[in-house]
Amino acid sequence: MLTLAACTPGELTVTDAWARPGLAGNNSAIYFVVDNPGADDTLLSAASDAAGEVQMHMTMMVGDSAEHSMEHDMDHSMEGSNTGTLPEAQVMRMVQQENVPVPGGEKVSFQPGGLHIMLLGLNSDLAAGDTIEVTLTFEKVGTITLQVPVEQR
Ligand SMILES: [Cu+2]
Repeated sequence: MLTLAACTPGELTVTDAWARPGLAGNNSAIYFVVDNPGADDTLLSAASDAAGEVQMHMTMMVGDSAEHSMEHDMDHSMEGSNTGTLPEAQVMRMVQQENVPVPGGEKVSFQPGGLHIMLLGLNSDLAAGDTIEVTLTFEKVGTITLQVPVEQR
């Protein structure tokens, strides 16, 4: 495992990480901001012992007229439990991402309604105040392990 020195100028950082509460066996999602002042990089994968499977997802609003051919069939539940009511003929779809580019000099936000790390099949209940460990693997800077607080936002 690669250990990164904290606070080195110009290095990729991951900040403002949080995870949704969820019940064992259900799904949850993790959000954060990647700040990459250095060279172009790519998030290759995410891993956590908190869930049976961890995937990188992009949530998209899909209208009736939208192309459906590019979508995977996702039959699991929405990224969060508080899905709310959506306008008719608009559906939120989550599309699995093979990787997520993080261009140099840019910030990439993982946030509700967009990019997120999906936890499929929680191994135990996640309640506000809990912390889960998540490891992100980037192509250039290697692995970054986060202690992610569970928060009700
Ligand atoms: Cu998802």
